[in-house]
Amino acid sequence: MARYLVTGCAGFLGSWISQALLERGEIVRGFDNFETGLKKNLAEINGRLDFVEGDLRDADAIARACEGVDYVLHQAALPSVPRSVKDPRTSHTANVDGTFNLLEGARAAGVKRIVYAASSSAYGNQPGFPRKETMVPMPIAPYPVQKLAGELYMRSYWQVYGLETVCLRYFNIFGPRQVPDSPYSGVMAKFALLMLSGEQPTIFGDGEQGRDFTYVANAVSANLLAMEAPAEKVAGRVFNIACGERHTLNETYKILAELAGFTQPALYGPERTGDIQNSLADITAAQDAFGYKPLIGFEEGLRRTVDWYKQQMKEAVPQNSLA
Ligand code: UD2
Repeated sequence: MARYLVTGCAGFLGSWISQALLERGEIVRGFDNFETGLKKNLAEINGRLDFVEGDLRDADAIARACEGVDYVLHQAALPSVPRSVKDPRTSHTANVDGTFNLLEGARAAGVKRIVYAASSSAYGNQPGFPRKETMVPMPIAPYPVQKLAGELYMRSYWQVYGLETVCLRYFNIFGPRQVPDSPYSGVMAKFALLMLSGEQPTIFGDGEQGRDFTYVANAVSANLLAMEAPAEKVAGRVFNIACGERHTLNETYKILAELAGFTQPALYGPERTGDIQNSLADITAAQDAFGYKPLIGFEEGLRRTVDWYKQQMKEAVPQNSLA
């Protein structure tokens, strides 16, 4: 029976992927250092996951975790464009050195395939929509550069060492378990929490920037499909994972506010350094190579997300509270 390793298993995507694999009856090892991952994300898989606490910057630790593994789903990263602008070194070591250490560990352990969490930010602000994988990457901030370096390393390890690698360029994934209360939180989680707490979110810029927001279940299914697809269709390749639709922040704000029962308008602040104006994916390559299709659309994803944060906030009320 195949064995799986999920890096970043306590994170937003990693925990959902680990859970999906375990629900299929697979043997899954998880690796996380809890730098951004949360113990509570492992609650539903506790006892079933072979959990290893470790840091990707520790080459020996990740090499040991790769032993006996057939497939790796590499989700661990220190995300966020603004975090990388503020402190590029820390995110560089996690994202670039960490990915390199994983590749070396996987190569030594004879891992068959790695599916890597790449980022749509690699496209930068160049003209031309929708984004196709054949476009030349033009990353701007350190984070996209780091994620792109990981992609290039993935391709190199396929071409040079025959380790099958597949890169999935995620387009703004959102949904339950995304951390909502960090200064580096994704916009959807941040806005949902603020609105449900009765606080006014701030839109950076005029709100007309667009994103191909993608519900997390779509990314999970893409990982499972990419892991199983024949090597000749996916090895050494890069694929966009998105919905193929662009929604502006102003539009997103309106829908979120309605779902959250929030009636105040947005505040507007200065544009964020290193921000991308627009993002929209062509997803036909993933469709053709491994049958990817978005399972949950934008509005349904927003509804599920807001419902989940509502539930979380209810559960956070102390047992003996009168609230
Ligand atoms: C980038 C990548 C995404 C993923 C992510 C990881 C692009 C197009 N997308 O997401 O695929 O790799 O990085 O972190 O590069 N915003 C506000 N108010 C706030 C917070 C954010 O207006 O309080 C704006 C922000 O300026 C941006 C948009 O919301 O225009 C989305 O920001 P984000 O941080 O959620 O994600 P983004 O697009 O940097």
